[in-house]
Amino acid sequence: ERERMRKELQDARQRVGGDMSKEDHGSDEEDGADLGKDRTTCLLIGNHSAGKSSFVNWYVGEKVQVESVAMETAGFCLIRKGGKRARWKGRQTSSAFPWLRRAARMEGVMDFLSTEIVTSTRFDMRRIEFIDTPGMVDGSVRYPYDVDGVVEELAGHCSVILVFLDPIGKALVSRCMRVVEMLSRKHSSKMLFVLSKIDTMKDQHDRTNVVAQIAQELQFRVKASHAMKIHPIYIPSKSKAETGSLPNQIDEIVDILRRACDMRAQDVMENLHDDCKSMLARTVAELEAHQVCVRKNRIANLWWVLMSCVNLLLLSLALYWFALNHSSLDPLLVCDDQHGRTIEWTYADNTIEEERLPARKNFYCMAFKAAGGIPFAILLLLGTALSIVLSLRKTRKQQTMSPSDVVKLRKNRKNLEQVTIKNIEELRKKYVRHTLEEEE
Ligand SMILES: Nc1nc2c(ncn2[C@@H]2O[C@H](COP(=O)(O)OP(=O)(O)OP(=O)(O)O)[C@@H](O)[C@H]2O)c(=O)[nH]1
Ligand SMILES: [Mg+2]
Repeated sequence: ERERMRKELQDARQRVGGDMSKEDHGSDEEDGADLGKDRTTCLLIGNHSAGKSSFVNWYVGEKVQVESVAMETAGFCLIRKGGKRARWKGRQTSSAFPWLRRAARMEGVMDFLSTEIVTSTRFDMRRIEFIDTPGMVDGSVRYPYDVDGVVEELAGHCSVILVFLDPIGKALVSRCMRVVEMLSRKHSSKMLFVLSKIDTMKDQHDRTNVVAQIAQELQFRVKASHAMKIHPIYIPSKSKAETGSLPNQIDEIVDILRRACDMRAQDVMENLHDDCKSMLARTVAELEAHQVCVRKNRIANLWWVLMSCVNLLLLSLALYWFALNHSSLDPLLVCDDQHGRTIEWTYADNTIEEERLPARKNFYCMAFKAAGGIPFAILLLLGTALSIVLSLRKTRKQQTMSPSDVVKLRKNRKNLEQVTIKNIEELRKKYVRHTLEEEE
C-alpha cells in the first residue's frame, strides 16, 4: 500500500512537473540542479526551412536560433528565459530538466540536445519555453538518432505543438505528414497548424489553393474531434515586399500561447490541489488503519495473557495426570476415599494395622471425580486442543508501521493540512491578483 502511495505521489509530481525520485534519474551524473517543469512547453515541428527558428527568434526578440535556407537546426534546442544569457550542452540540459532525461537517454541524442537561456521578457517568455526541432525532409537525409522518436517522446511533455507548414512546395512533405499523423493519435488537442511564410505567396488564389490542399491532407491524416484550423502567418520583418492586406495570424498564435500558459497554470494548481487532497485522504486512511491494528494488537495481548493462564492450568493438569500414572497409582484410588489407598502398619508383635489414607481434596481430584476417569482425560485433551486453536487465533498480531514511519506520516499529514493546501490556496489568490492587477 505504501509502495502504491509512493508511486502515486511520484506520478502526481510528474504531472505538475516536480522532481522525480532518484531511481528514475538513472544515474548519479544527473544529480544536478533540478529545475522541474515550471513552464508551459511549446514544441515546434515541421518541414525544413518552414520558419520554426525564425518564429522563436521573433517571439523572443533576440537572435537565439540560426535561421537560413540551409538545413540549420540539427538538434533539439530548449529556449527559455533565465537570469543571464547562456547556452547549455546536452548533459547540462538533461541534468537540469528531469522531464527531458528520457529523450536524452535515447541513442545518439545527447550531443544534439541543448538549451538556450535568454533574458527576454517579451510576450509570455516568463511562463513559456520552446523546443526547436530539426526540420523534416524527405529523401536521403539521415540524422544520427531517431528524430521521430524524440519528437514523440517530447510531445508528451508539451502543452502546445506548433506544426509549421510552409507553402513553397514543401507543405506536404510526406515525412512531416507521417509525424503529424503519429502525434495526432495522442495529442491532437494540443496541435496547432501554421501555414508559415505566406508573404512569399502574394496571390490570393494561390494561398486559397494551398490552404485547401493542406486542409484536405490534414483532414485525412488527423483524427481530430475538434474543427481544425490553419493559421496563415509570416514574420513581419522577413517580408521584403509590400505585405499590404496579407492576413497575418501571428498575433493570434501569441494569444493562443498566452491562453495555453493560463490553462496550464490553472491545471497545475487544480492537479496540485486534487493530489494534495487525495494524498491527505490516503495518509489519514493509513494512519487510521494503523490505529485499528494497534487496538487489535492490544486485544491480542490480553488474549495472550488469558490463554497463557489456561494453557498453564491444562499443562499442570496433564503433568499431574502423568505423574500419577507414572507412579502406577490408579488416579481414582488416589483421589477417592472410598477406594483410598490403604497402608499396612506391621508392629513388633506382628500385629498388623491397616490405615486408609485420606482422600485428596484438591481441584484435580474434584474435577476428576466429577467427570469420571476416561471422560476427564478426553475433556482434558479437548480442552488442550481448543486452547491451542484459541491461542493461535486470538493472539495473532497485525502488522503495524514502525514508530518512525508513523511519525513521518503524521508529519506529512500536518504538513499537507497546515502548509501545502494553504499554500495552494495562497497561490490561487496570487494568480487571480496578478491576472487582475498586472498589465503583463
Ligand atoms: N519571407 C519570409 N521568410 C521567412 C519567414 N520565416 C522564415 N523565413 C526564412 O526562411 C528561411 C528558413 O527559416 P528557418 O527559421 O531557419 O526555418 P527552420 O524551420 O528553422 O528550418 P530548419 O531549422 O532547417 O528546419 C530563412 O532564410 C528565413 O529567413 C517569413 O515569414 N517570411
Ligand atoms: Mg531551424
